[in-house]
Amino acid sequence: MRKKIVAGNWKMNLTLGQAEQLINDILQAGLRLKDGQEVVLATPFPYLLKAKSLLKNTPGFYLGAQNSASEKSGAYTGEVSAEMLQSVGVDYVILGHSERREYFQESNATLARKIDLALANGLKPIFCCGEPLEIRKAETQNEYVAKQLEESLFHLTEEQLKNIVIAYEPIWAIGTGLTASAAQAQDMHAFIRAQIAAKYGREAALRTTILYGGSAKPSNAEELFACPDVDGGLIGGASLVAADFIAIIQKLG
Ligand code: 3PY
Repeated sequence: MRKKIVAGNWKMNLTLGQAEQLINDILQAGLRLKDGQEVVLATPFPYLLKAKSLLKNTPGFYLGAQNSASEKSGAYTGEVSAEMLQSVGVDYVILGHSERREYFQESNATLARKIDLALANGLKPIFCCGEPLEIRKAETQNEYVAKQLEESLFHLTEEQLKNIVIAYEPIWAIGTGLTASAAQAQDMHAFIRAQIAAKYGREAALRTTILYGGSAKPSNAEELFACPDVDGGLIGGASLVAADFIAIIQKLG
């Protein structure tokens, strides 16, 4: 059985006090996660240690970062390495979010290096892929996403792939309020799984968790999570509101 995950991507939001309040509100809901269900909170870097102590090893709850460096260590002012994240107890790291690709020029090749370093330091990458609007309009989204997978992930061994979570985030649905329909999400998730099967075999494909991201919210999470190849969500804005995030987690079933 593959893992079902709801991961909150807080992006560059909240003060430390607000972050503490949000985590406490989420924990106080006393959610009982089923076997194989996980919740990840991907906080800004300065809040990771505090978040770690607030989560206090709550079963099923994991700590995430939103990025890590493509170099191991050294003179890279402002960067945060995978080893540093590991040393403060981070479990997951989001890599290749479209905002990183667009505003910080992260290429598929750079992301391949980040993935390798994250894995080498015991972190589980949540690798984001997805197409911009013009590619969707041209109906070439499958080729576009296949190239992202090929160039950033498909150099990994099957063993390494076990620690990868994939998040499909159509860029046209990020921060726009637009969401892919459940059918569009399912089509792409099935396509991604087929790509994995072609490269690593059916078993590897069936065990890979593939999340949907892009304006997922309480009102659409149930329909999205009901799709056979959608294994949960990477949640942006709605992860900043405790009631919304809790409602989305509950839609995991
Ligand atoms: C969104 O939902 O907007 C996201 O970018 C999630 O990562």
